[in-house]
Amino acid sequence: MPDHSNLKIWHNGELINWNDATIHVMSHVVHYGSSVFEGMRCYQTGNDSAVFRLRDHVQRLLNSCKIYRMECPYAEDQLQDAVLETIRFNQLKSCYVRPIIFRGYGQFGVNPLGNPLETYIAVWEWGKYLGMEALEQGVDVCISSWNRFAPNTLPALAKAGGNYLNSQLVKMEAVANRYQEGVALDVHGYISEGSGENIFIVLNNVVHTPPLTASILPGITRDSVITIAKDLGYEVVETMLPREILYVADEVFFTGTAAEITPVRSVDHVAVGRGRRGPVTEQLQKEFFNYVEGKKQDRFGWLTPVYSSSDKPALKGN
Ligand code: PPE
Repeated sequence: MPDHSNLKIWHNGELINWNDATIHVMSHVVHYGSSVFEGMRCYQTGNDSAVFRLRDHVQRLLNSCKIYRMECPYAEDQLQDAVLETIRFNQLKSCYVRPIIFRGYGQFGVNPLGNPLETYIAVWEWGKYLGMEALEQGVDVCISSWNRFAPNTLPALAKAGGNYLNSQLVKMEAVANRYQEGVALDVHGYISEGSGENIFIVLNNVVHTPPLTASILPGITRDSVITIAKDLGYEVVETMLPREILYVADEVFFTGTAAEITPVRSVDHVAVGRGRRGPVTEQLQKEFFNYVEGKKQDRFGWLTPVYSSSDKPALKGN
């Protein structure tokens, strides 16, 4: 990891040094994966910066808490303010934002209820998730031999730390076989999602994506792309998709906060379309970046300004 020691991390209402944000090895989360978290991005928008869909990310975080019976001590607007404060304090123009709430150090044993909740918000500059070239050239992926978890096992709607053990298996298998990413099927054999991305398929100019019932994380980028695609006049269908549609699709792409919109150029060594980014993907990418970077009017209310909305001094160096 690059040196982040100059950054401050928000912890239970205070800003602390990056290097002081440590926990005890006997914390509940270390043994049992009891955390919920978010990932959002702050983009530079002309003279200001803005967090993309801050409210929706905070709401998903609070939903994850609710599913796991975590009583978050902070209200929605307090968490939103905390995110903005952390970015401002660190004077970042663009960054990734990782709020995390977990069961800390208290009682030992599976029962989580005797452990205090700890809330942290870290911010740092995080570049392109699947490599520099990925956004233009696309990535090579495989279908994973690992399925996404079955309904009523690990709740897929929660963005919980423990869920990412499944993602790690998918990712490690893909990387071991020299793919950039793996796509998991659900337990019924339908397409679910990548280890850290939702997936879209373009076939005959219709945009398809698996529904929430396919054990996916309800991605906020996914929702944004559905909105943008419909706005551009595309038909968008949320439906169970068989594996082989990936081999005959005109275009395939991933969506996610970290991955943004990343084209998929091959699946299991079968070229997708012409084996490079397709025109619909390119159009959606362009439109997406226009919105997140504030180049297009914020018609959907997706941007929360970071600096101009505050009484704090404006960002230096802009
Ligand atoms: N599915 C999974 C499993 C997932 O982890 C993500 C985000 C998504 C879909 C897309 O969701 P959204 O970001 O709301 O559009 N993965 C986050 C973490 C990646 C990581 O390696 O850490 C992210 O993209 O921030």
